[in-house]
Amino acid sequence: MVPPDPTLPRRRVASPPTTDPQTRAEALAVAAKALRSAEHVCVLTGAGISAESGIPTFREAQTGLWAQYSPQELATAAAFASHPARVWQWYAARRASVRVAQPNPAHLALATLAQRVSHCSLITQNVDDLHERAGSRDVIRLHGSLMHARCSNGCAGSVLPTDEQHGDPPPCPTCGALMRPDVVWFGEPLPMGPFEAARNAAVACDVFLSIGTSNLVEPAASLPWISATHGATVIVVNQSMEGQRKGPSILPLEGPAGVLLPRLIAEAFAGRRPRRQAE
Ligand code: BJW
Ligand code: ZN
Repeated sequence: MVPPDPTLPRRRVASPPTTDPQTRAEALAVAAKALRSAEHVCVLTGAGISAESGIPTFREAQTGLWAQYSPQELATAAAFASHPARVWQWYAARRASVRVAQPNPAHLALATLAQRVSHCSLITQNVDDLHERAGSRDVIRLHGSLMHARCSNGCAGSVLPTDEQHGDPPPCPTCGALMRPDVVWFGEPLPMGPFEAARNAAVACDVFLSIGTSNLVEPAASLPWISATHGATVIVVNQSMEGQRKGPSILPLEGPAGVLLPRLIAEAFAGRRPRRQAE
């Protein structure tokens, strides 16, 4: 049997629509109430949360020099093996644009959320560092980091990648193999510790917030549904609900995360003092 192509989305199974269509204000009020009474909130973010900081989403068409490639073609071990310089330079260009970007109100709202609830787990699929720069701590990174490189041969050698957008990847200082971005490509396993932490949080939380993700890439895409099957309310914040799963325990909030998240958190915790100050 031919193995399925891991870069191609699986066909979605249609699920029933949510019961009553709600206005955005009503949906915000319901979501705010759920957050206010939650003991443990689990948040999963995707590329959409950084879009308002000027970082293109993963499945958006690329511009400029990179317009001829699709990210799905570049984010693979096979692409790195056949065109290491091209893949390295793409990551260097993305790293440079992240360095000049700033966290937006959505990142800042999540840092505030962690100070308002008893327990908040923040899981990200993003490889930028905007959550940390917004003040979030203990971010669970499922797909690695743009700001680090590792040895493509798997040894412990490390270099700090620069934003130099020409030339080949540097050699590993320990074994001489090429260094590669410290990210998780299609077909590669997620780091075990962070994935287990994410799964445990999804099982334990009472509210799951899914923000700015197309929810196409497994295993991250399963986390909200793991939560829903364990009884959590799942709040989905996305610019567009097209292609997002629907169901009785799913509360859609359609619109830009940078607008909706600050409103949601303000409405949920109006008058409640921070449980602890940011360090
Ligand atoms: C806004 C907004 C605004 C815009 N406000 N919203 C079937 C068969 C075989 C394999 C598979 C299979 N099903 C699944 C797989 C495996 C595969 C997979 O899921 N493929 C799918 C595409 C089908 N998964 C894997 O291969 C994973 N590994 C794995 O399964 O390992 C198994 C294994 C075990 C043991 C040994 C060996 C293997 C690995 C997945 C790694 C994903 N890596 C990437 C690249 C990271 C590095 C990089 O960035 O370059 O991660 S792919 C890419 O997708 C990136 C992202 O983190 C991830 C998710 O994308 P995201 O964040 O959802 O972005 P977009 O662009 O898709 O969506 C943006 C959203 O924002 C949209 O919804 C917009 O509407 C919204 N938005 N502006 C709010 N202002
Ligand atoms: Zn090495």
